[in-house]
Amino acid sequence: MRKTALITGISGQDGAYLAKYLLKKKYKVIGTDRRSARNTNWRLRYLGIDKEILREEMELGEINEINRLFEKYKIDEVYNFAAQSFVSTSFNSPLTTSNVTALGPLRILEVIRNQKNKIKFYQASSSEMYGKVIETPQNEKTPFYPRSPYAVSKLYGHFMVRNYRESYNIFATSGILFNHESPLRGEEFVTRKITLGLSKIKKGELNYLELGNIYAKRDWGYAGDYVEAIWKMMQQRKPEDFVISTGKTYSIKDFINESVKCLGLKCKWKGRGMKEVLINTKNNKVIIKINKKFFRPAEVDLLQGDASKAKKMIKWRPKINFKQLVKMMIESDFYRSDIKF
Ligand code: GDR
Repeated sequence: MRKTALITGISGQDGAYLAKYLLKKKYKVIGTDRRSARNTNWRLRYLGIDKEILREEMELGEINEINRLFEKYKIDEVYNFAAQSFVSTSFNSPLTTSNVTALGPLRILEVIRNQKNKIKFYQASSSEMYGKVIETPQNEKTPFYPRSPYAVSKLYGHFMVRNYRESYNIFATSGILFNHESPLRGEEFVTRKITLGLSKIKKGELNYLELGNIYAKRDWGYAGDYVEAIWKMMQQRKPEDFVISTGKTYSIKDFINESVKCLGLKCKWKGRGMKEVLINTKNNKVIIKINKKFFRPAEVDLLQGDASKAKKMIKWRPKINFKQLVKMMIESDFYRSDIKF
C-alpha cells in the first residue's frame, strides 16, 4: 500500500530534501506552506520534484486549516518542519514565534488525537534547545537551557510531543537535529551567507561581507543525510527522540577559512573584536567585516552533538563531513547560476 506523507514547510530546505527522499520510496507527498511562502518554489525545482508534490496552503496558527487537510486526505505520516525558524528574528517577534513554533505542533497533535486512524507525527526539535550548554557533547539526556524565544518555543513543542506520546499513545517523535546545511540553505543562515557572499566577492559582484559573532561553534552536518535519519526514526516500532549530529564542532571562522580555501583565495585575518577583518592579500581589500547588527542578545556559544543512540538504534551515521559540506556549498554558489531566488 502506498503511504501518504504530509510535510509542513515544504518549501524549506528540509521539506525539499525529505520530499525527494519519500518520493523515491514511492510515498504520495502532500506539502504545505503558509500563504506568503508560496512563491518560494526554487528548492523543489532545483531537486526536480516540484510537479510531483500535492501543494496545499496551511497556516499553523489556524486549527481549522489543519483539520481541513486531515479531512481531505488519508494521511499516514506527518513531518512538521514549519516554524518561524530564524533564531535572531525570534528576539524581535517572540509572540509570533511562539504561536507558530510552539503552538503549531500542538495544534497538529490535537487534530491527530481526534482522528480515528493511527497517524505518525515527527517534530523538528532543535539543538538550540541546549542553548547555554550544561555538558558537552549533548545527548538525549542532557538538560536544556534555551537562550532565545525560538529555542523556548522548540522546547515547548518537544515536551508536548513527549506528552502526547505518553498520555494519548500517539506515535510522536522528535529529532533533535543539530545545524544542517546544504546548497539549499536559506541565505539568512550563516553558512549560506558565507558561501554565497564569498563566491560573489570572488566573481567581483560584491565588495565585502558583514558578519556577527564568528567565534560561535556549531556541529554542522549535511541536510541530505539528516532527512534519512528523520525517516528512519519514523519507521521504529516504538517512538523515541534522537539526537542527529556529526559529533564535530567548528567555529564560524573555521567555516570561513575552509570556504576561502575552496575558492582559492589568499587571505589573512587582522585586528581583534569588532575591528577584526579578513583581507584578500592579492589586492589588499577587506572582504569580511564584523558588524554589531548581527550579534544576538544571547548567544549559543558551542554545540556538539552525540548521536550514539541514533547510530545504535536506527543505524544512522552522517556520510558528508565538514570539508565536503563546505566544498559542496561553495561549488554550488560559485559555479552554478541555476539557483534563482
Ligand atoms: P543557528 O543558525 O542560529 O545556529 O540556528 P545560524 O546559521 O543563523 O547561526 C549560527 C551561528 O552563526 C552566528 N553568526 C551569524 N548568524 C547569522 N544568521 N548571520 C550572521 O551574519 C552571523 N554572524 C555570526 C550566530 O550568532 C550563530 O552563533 C539554525 C537554524 O536553522 C535553526 O532553525 C535550527 O534549529 C538550528 O540551526 C539547529
